[in-house]
Amino acid sequence: MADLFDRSAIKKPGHWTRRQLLQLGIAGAGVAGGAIALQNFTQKRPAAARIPPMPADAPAVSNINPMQIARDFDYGTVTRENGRTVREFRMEANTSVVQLNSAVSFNTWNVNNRVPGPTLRATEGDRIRVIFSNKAGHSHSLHFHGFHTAEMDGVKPVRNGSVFIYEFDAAPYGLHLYHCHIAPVTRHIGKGLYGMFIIDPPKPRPPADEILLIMAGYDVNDDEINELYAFNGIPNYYMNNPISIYKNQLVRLYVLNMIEYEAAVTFHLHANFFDVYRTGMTLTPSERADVITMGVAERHILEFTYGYNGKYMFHPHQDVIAEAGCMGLFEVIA
Ligand SMILES: [Cu+2]
Repeated sequence: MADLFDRSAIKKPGHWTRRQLLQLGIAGAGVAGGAIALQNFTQKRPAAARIPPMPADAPAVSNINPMQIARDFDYGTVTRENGRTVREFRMEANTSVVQLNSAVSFNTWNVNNRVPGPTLRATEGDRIRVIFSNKAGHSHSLHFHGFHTAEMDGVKPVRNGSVFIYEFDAAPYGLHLYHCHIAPVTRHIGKGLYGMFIIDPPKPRPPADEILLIMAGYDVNDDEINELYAFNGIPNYYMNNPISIYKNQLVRLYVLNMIEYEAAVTFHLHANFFDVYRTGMTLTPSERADVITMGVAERHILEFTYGYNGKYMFHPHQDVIAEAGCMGLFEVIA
């Protein structure tokens, strides 16, 4: 297993930078063990895929539970209007403190008190209605990727204390995202105001164990450089709490790169190769690889199956980023 800090940090004590100390979680005195709150989990899954049960001991950190987030898809409140499926989502912009490691707490701007925000999911052609209420203290917005009118593009500020309703048709099918679009956008995304938006094709994809991973960075000292990185909100979470998957079960991974201050990162899976569905916008794979490069906001569906039990890493192959928190494990079980 790799070290949790830059290799360049292996030198005499006293010469470590604050950045390196922050990565190790030993800067500052404010040590507060992450609040642990177990929650009840309900997940919608394809019926025919074999999916290990949610482990009872997977901890939440500052009310964020990446183990839950990994397989948590929000289909909204469903109604029928004029013969159409309408999915209504309540999204609230909040400000909350997240304990990134034992020493670093970070003031996030987020949706529904979690980073990343809820993973919205619909089928192509559904009507999407997002009731966005801003309680974060200053202006934010929700900019969705996908087709919609200029009015619904989410670039206009929604002031603190006000509500805006975004409404549009879910199209085209693919793996998309939403994020705040208030300038400086880099800061608003870096503070945590983003999430995944999955539009399923009209004919569903085959059953699979579906898992989502969002890569993100944290600039914890406002120097426009990330000191910490994470999958699904919490640095190193899946190193300490591997995601269980079954041997010989197709896994469908939804991967999104939300790392600001880096032009691009890669995603690498150990001891395997994956089929790539670029931006999730095809039903047949375009290539097979074990490393794929993703610019900011780029995202792909990756499908793979493991044939051997054991623990296997996933991470960007920029190892400095991986070793600063953007690294995790799949544990393949019989
Ligand atoms: Cu914002």
